[in-house]
Amino acid sequence: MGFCALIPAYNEAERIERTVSAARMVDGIDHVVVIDDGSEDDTASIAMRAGADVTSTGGNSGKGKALDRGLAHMIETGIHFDGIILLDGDLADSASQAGTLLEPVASGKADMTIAAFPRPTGNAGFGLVKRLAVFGIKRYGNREFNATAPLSGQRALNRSAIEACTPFAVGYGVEVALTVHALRAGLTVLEIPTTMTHAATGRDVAGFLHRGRQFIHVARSIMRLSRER
Ligand SMILES: Nc1nc2c(ncn2[C@@H]2O[C@H](COP(=O)(O)OP(=O)(O)O)[C@@H](O)[C@H]2O)c(=O)[nH]1
Ligand SMILES: [Mg+2]
Repeated sequence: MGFCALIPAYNEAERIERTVSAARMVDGIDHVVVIDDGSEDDTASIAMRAGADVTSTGGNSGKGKALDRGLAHMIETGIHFDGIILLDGDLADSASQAGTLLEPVASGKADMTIAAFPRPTGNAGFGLVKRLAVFGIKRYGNREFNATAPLSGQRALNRSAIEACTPFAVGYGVEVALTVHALRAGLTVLEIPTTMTHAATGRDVAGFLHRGRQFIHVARSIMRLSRER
């Protein structure tokens, strides 16, 4: 099975090169697309130099819309794919673990896999956004599904999952909606433990603002999911 990696990136100049290089080395990933979402730094040119196929949203439209653009780009340019793998731009070398997400999808054990990260050490957030996401998944997806990584953006999807989950939800609401749509479609969703790392935000002003925005996006996404039923 051949996968195409979609990497949404906004101001990831520091890490995008290592993320792209690591993803390109993974067995099963045939193509790497970076969607530059109006970055003010050199994200796009660095990603291109690292060997990614770079497309752009032409402004800042958020993670979900960027993923839609990525998928549209794959179709427009005739990239062959049996599945996609979504990776954040800030994984750096740890993107090399993407292979562990592909295997269960390629072998038919799962329709969607989600990378669980190790428990954060030090001052991460307070887990509020995560709890909201877990609630939304249980309430509108499947009560039996115990999400430990509901906000993880690292996911492999086969064609059935792509069909059930697109267009992607807006902004940071995208992950919760991915899980809920897959579960509602009766698909198999599997979390895979990894030791991936990213540029996590802490308990500073930037961190609070980031999680505040994330909270609003996740809440909106859950409200939309509640109306879809
Ligand atoms: N397309 C797009 N991607 C974004 C935006 N903000 C963040 N991202 C990307 O989404 C991924 C996750 O964002 P990040 O800020 O690391 O959030 P967190 O890891 O969920 O706390 C990274 O690859 C970012 O580059 C945005 O406005 N647009
Ligand atoms: Mg991150």
